[in-house]
Amino acid sequence: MKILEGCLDGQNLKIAIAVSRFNETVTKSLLEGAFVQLKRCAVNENDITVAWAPGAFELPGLATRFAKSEKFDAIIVLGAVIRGATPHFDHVSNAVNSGIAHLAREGKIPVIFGVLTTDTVEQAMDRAGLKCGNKGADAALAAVEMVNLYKRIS
Ligand code: INI
Repeated sequence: MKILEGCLDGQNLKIAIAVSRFNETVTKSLLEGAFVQLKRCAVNENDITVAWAPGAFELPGLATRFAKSEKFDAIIVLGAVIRGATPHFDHVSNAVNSGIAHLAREGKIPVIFGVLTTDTVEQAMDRAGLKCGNKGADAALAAVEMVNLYKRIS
């Protein structure tokens, strides 16, 4: 039996992070979590490129451009979509979910989904470094693991 797994060695990896400014208090914490975790995996600070989009809706377009540039080993997508009183939440969350899922499936490199979709700001903050870990940090680990896993397959 052959079992393939990706290790958490991030040496020499080039990582792009697409992050949205909407709900910035939350997304800044996600970004910080991702950054710290990438460095713990030995990713060089100079090999991390961060681009800010206005909102989560813009993230699939931004991530697609990162993918097309062929300069990176993985893309991490970070955002926070928080339910409000209007259906806008559903439109934005559906658009970002399906856009990133498509890119992750069809692209050559791992695209990691670190976009929170929550009912309240509290739930978002809990997942951005308070009670329930930091989804940005989780996304960073997933990125390094998936790059190394894809390398083992190809
Ligand atoms: N963008 C977010 O990132 N999170 C949200 O919660 C959000 N809500 O709820 O409106 C949001 N809207 C902005 C959207 O992503 C676009 O930036 C905007 O519609 C311009 O295209």
